[in-house]
Amino acid sequence: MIKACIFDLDGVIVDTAKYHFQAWRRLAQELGFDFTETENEKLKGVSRMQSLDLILSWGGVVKTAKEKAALAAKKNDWYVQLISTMTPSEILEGVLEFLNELRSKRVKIGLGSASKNALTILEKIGLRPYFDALIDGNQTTKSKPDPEVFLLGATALGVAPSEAIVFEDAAKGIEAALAGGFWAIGIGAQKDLKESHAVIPGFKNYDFEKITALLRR
Ligand code: B16
Ligand code: MG
Repeated sequence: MIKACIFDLDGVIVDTAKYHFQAWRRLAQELGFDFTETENEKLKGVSRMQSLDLILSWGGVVKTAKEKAALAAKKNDWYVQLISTMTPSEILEGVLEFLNELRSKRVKIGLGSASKNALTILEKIGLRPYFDALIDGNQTTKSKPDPEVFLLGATALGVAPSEAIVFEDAAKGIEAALAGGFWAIGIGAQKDLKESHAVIPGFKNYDFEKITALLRR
């Protein structure tokens, strides 16, 4: 019996990866190197400071902790500027219909995101009122693949992990959901999210019945 659904944000509800990419790329270019969209894929679901460490390693750049904090803040300022113009038109296809269906069926709705900007984004796209619990990078101390973000979500929603589905676009997020004892549905391509209980390309053409049926297979 599924009593709750917990959603990752970036890559599941909206595509903010393109804004992260623009801002990180600007930072890398300022430091004298560049990185590709393929490398950017490795940053999905990864925290801000871990992302910075990865990017600096790609450029072969070494910085002190203080310098890194300043670089991350600079990137975040640019990112915040980019997301400030987001509108509900950026909600990924099928998401709104699915959230409305969950509400009508009294299935609880939670957010489990690594982003410290999650609340701003939800407000910009008008989805804040749908969420019964919001867990983001401001409440967690451990990054995915640690299950902390989803476990805090389940506790806030008052459900057991086995009663909840986690929707994730990143392999690390799926790993986190499984480690926490949740049902894990990958959003994207099967080849990238093999460990999931099921993978769907997105919410378009998928309703609650169809998704829970995938778990019974
Ligand atoms: P911020 P998610 C993640 O969001 C992004 O996928 C990842 O690329 C980003 O570095 C991370 O949030 C932290 O974001 O810098 O805004 O705190 O997929 O967990 O919703
Ligand atoms: Mg994500």
